[in-house]
Amino acid sequence: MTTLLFYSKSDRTEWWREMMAEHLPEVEFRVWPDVGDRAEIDYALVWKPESGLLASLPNLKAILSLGAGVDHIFADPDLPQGVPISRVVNDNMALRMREWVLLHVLSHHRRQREYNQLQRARVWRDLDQPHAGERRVGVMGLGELGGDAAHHLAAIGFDVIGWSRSPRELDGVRTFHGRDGLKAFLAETDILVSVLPLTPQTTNMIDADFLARLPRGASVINAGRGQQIVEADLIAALDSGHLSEATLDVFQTEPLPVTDPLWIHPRVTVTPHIAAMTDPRALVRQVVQDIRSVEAGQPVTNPVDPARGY
Ligand code: NDP
Ligand code: OXD
Repeated sequence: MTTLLFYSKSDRTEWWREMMAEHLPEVEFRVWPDVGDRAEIDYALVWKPESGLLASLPNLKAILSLGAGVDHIFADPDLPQGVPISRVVNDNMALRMREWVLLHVLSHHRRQREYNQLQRARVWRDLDQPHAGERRVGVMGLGELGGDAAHHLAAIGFDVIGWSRSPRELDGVRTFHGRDGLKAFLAETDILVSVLPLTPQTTNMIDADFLARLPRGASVINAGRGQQIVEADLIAALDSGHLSEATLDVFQTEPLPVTDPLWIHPRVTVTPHIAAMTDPRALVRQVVQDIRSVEAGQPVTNPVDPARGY
């Protein structure tokens, strides 16, 4: 019998058990820590698996990520080599990320945080407002999620540019790539949106030097991973007035500790890593497809290249 091990701290375990029984009755569903005989596990469906767990499953055929990001899997120093990894790619997730990005870009663009403050002070005042075509939005990461968000930002009239590792072409979006393209990209960005995966190259990349390259008054929106931002440098750039505001969905430490200054910073908006939550109803179809595909000797649906790390 084919066996899948589920590892996640989420409260959706029973839901997954029922859905798997409905869609893949031929697969036995085991939930960590009740692993049973480790040699019997064929698939692992995981979010932040504990280090060494995957290496302890000698007959693993594929690792299925419960998220689009796979840094939580590559963080395992004992990750077994050669086992295919599949990650979440679907329209449902792209739509959710698009909603979150548009919401916060529009909020920065229309100065909503300042209007909220004026409301609290009962002050009736209008603030200078360029139109979208006069606002340059720079999107870092032009893959499944960033590419979609950039496309829709351009569709509502923003002047959109994008940055990726390798050259990318997107209708209505001017693109830059690689370290060589970064300076020019940042110099032309008023609202920076990051939807980058976490890799050794992107870890702590948004630091004081990086932020200093943005025009004065620029703002930052991050839905990639918290470990990409040196948070002390971000706060210093906000306090000095170089940055006007920041909206952060992801943090160096999650959940964000109650004592963290980001919670109460007047120019920071915090959301609790919800920009694009995995919808299990959409993911279950991909899990079914992945398992059927591998059982038929075919590759997983959305394979991750371990050499790139995303
Ligand atoms: P993709 O793999 O489809 O796209 C990644 C993009 O980032 C690509 O354009 C890639 O470049 C670019 N990139 C990667 N490394 C670099 C680098 N060193 N320099 C410049 N560009 C780089 O990923 P997705 O769009 O599906 O997801 C992106 C990330 O979003 C996830 O890894 C995860 O961290 C985050 N995420 C956050 C969520 C949330 O709720 N906050 C929800 C889901 C995902 P290239 O085009 O050349 O490959
Ligand atoms: C993901 C996430 O990677 O939710 O899917 O962050």
